[in-house]
Amino acid sequence: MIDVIGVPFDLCGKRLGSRLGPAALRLAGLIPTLEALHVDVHDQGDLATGVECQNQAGLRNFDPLLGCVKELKARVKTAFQANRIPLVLGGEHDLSLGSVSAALEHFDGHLALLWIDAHADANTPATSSTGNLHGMPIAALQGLPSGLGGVEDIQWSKLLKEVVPGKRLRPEATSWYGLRDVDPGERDLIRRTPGDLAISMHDVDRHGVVETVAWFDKWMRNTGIKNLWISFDVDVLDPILAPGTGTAVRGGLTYREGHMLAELLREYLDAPDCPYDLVGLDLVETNPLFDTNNETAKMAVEWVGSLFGKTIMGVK
Ligand SMILES: [Mn+2]
Repeated sequence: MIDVIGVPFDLCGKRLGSRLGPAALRLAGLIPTLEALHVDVHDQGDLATGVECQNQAGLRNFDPLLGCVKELKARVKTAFQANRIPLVLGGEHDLSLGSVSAALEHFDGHLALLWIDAHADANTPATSSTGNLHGMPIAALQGLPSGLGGVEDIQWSKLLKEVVPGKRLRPEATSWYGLRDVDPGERDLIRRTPGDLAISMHDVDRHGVVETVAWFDKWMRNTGIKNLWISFDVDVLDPILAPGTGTAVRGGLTYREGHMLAELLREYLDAPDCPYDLVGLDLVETNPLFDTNNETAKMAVEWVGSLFGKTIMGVK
């Protein structure tokens, strides 16, 4: 039931190296881990990604990003048409522009997003301090204006027109988990949207994983939306256990908290009265260049195993 799609794209972030993420995740045993859970998994290989632009005006490496997310969007739609769950391996978090856009289009806008990440990734070109597109996917998926003029605005409009479907990600269908590095513009966006759900590490410290995942389940039920996309950035995990990422931030989820999150999401999804389904998953920002013995990819693979039903006492 799962189609694995690798996207070795890393030209729009802070550091190069996450192009090696799909290989690292496979070498950490992603496919056998899923097969051991009796998941029917097809590895569709990696997308061909573009080459770095030397003199791109405006948003850095915009052209290769646009080509990459358009191609990914087509591949994710093919998976949906075959009634399969796409599991997208990054690469950077900007690739969610392609995967989540495909889901929005396929489900005609009836989609909720759970963004598990240290970062909100909701900057517009105007609010971003770096201009790196990997920090902007949520803003684009929600169809926010660029806030700038000139080349950046032309590129941003092109991205919205050519990738993000007319039925955009609804702000009140957007949720975050594990936030701890949020820019001022992102804070403003989260604050001015009463219906969204932003669970920070402060909330996790204060209320624990059990209660905060219950908040998510309640919020998800209240949206009335039946289709859930989960986008997992490995930097939500504490860099002590998962150093292999380009934008590590201290104070993340511990090993047990990370697994508890996945196990509880699986429990809620498997509940007989659960009104929503998991329709797809991104697994992004694994960067083996900063890793130790591929520990981050191994942790990410174990996390996916927990999400798909692995428990300490065995497969249910
Ligand atoms: Mn992140």
